[in-house]
Amino acid sequence: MKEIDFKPILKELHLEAKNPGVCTGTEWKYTTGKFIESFSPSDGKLIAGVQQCGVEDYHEVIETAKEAFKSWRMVPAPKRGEVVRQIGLELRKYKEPLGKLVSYEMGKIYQEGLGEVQEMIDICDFAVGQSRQLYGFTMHSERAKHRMYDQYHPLGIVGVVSAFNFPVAVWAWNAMIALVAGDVVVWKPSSKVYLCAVAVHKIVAKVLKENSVPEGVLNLVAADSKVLGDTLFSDKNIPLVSFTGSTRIGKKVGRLVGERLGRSILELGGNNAIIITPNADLEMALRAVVFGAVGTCGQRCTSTRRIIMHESVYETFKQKLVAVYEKLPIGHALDETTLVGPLVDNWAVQDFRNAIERVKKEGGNIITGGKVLEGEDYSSGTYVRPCIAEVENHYDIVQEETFAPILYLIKYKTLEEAIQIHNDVPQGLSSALFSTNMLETETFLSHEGSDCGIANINIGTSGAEIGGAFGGEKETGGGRESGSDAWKAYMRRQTNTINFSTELPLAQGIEFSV
Ligand code: UN1
Repeated sequence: MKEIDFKPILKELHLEAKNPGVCTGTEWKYTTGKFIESFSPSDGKLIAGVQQCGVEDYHEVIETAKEAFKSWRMVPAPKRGEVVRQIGLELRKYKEPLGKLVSYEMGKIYQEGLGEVQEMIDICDFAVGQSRQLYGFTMHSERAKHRMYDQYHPLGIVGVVSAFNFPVAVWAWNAMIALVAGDVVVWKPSSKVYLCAVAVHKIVAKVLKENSVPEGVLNLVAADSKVLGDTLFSDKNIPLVSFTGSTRIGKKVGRLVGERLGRSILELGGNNAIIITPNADLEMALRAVVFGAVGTCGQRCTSTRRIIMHESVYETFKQKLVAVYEKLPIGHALDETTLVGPLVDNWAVQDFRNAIERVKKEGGNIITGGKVLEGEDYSSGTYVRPCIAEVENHYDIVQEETFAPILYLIKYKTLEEAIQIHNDVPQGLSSALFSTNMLETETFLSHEGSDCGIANINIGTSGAEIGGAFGGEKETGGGRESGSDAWKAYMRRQTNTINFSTELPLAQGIEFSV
């Protein structure tokens, strides 16, 4: 790929060489934190830098957010939805440059960068509708002339801590729902993709200003986790923390938030599998497996990591897969012919290398890929050839999530065995089964089927739509965000009983006269 000049894109996104990393909506702050530069994993070039947030700046932001909540919660929900609608319109205007920045700073291919911005737009549309549907139930009271119902109130500050692999969409899933719920948001993005976060805040600032949204409703704190992580998780001012990241860190987040009896939405690691039965359409399965396993260079929490194949289709499918893998176009994420971009950084490459070594040590058979690429086009040192390995499910390395394109092949004889293998990992995010046989598909979706938060039929494990609740079971953390009724976690639920009689009857028929 010829050299790209990224300056015009930065200009379009209103980014400078040095950008402030703290924002309370429309006001930006150069702060006391360390200045950090962001390099593209595609070509190793400097993109721009961000002045990070320090602890004192953080406390100031929290004070502003607390104040903002007092008025924002009283704005009617459909009016809050109107602000979100305008954010969606603004994002549409910036879909291409923002998609490019996501691609260039994080390393996912441009198509996926565009897809990520589309997820933001979609959740805006969803949230606008939701702003008129923050429904509670009504109940019939056991007492005469009494009425009962439940209602949802705004919760307060929502802390959104997002990961590098979805630099902008995860914020939107949380923030747009939180906004219509009447909450205010403090976003701490991953330090690997600060520029994306700054760009998003520049885009939304215009809408906030035009609608006179108070400072402190949407906040950005670009801070090093070592500086701010524990402070934020332990902060009693934040009733809800939504954290996306590794299971290792997620356990700590759960503990710190739990110790103060705060709430958390945890979106942690996955170890997602696709079962391919003798009744699968193998061509469809092939496309789903390849997208799931090498898309985003294997760095989605929904990435396909294990293929559990019936012995009768094993060899045929394996050969098809290897043939596709061996001609995968690997290269610069912004080159439109690329299907596999780089890994995010050299740490990720090291994790990939270590995992391959462990696969071999435990007795696995590498059948293709597994090498770090060298040469002029790969001089950033972040490109790898996606790997396929034949393994057994119980290997320690197979039980772990490696955030890289390594796909494990496992053979089965009966569907019962396939489901048993499928569920026999600590994580429980996403899962899929390919079959046109109704007995197989329904078994997979039944109580004795997949134990994951997401279970699909004839669709891969990744690329979920925003309309469903997103999240997983077991070590994936149990959180749900985005669509369906995930909004309820962002609100405070209240049961109300109203007596419109002239008596005071007690519930359960208790007599108590004074
Ligand atoms: C993630 O990897 O953290 O289902 C989220 C998907 C995307 C979201 C992934 N919609 O693959």
